[in-house]
Amino acid sequence: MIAHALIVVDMQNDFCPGGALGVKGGDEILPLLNATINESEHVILTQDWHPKGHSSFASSHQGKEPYQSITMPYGEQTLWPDHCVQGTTGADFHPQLNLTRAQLVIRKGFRHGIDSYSTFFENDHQTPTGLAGYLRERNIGAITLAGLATDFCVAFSALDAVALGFNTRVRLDLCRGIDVNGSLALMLDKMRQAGVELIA
Ligand code: VGL
Ligand code: ZN
Repeated sequence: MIAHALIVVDMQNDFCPGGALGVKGGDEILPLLNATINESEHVILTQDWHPKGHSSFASSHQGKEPYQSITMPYGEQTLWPDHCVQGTTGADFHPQLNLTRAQLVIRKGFRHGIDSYSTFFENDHQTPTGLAGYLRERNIGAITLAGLATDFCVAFSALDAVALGFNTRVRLDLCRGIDVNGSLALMLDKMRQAGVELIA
């Protein structure tokens, strides 16, 4: 029997309204998300977890503003307000998120010089987080993604998951997006084309 996991992406204070990189309506999804967590066979959480002065922060680059982009050795990188700094309240999970059933927390973005949108690979698309090995070893062949943000960490995770051969679904009703420069429409399109099952 192929097992199934719900992966809850970055449901952290900084991505919710009032946070450093608040996603509009990010906290609205909590009641239905918690109910879905309770019904899921396996539950995995991801946590954006940056050191102070991380290279994805606009404040780390002279003359740059949040939402501009720069070229890093591994490719294009959007710059963000300082967010999810290790050990801060902003990096904590939302206080209403049901953590009890979580079996694993994957932290990402903890290396100073490289960001990690996907929960499978860092932004060089090569350095693994270990999640694929964990899922395979536990015979988890199908995943459902929910959380924040639709067009960054959720979408990049979904694209890597299908490429790795996992049966991949995104619960759009349990996600909210950032939408910088058309990123939401673009990433929805990429996911559709890659064979991610999008559930409205
Ligand atoms: C995210 C931007 C920067 C996300 C994380 O969780 O989608 N977005 N870091
Ligand atoms: Zn981040």
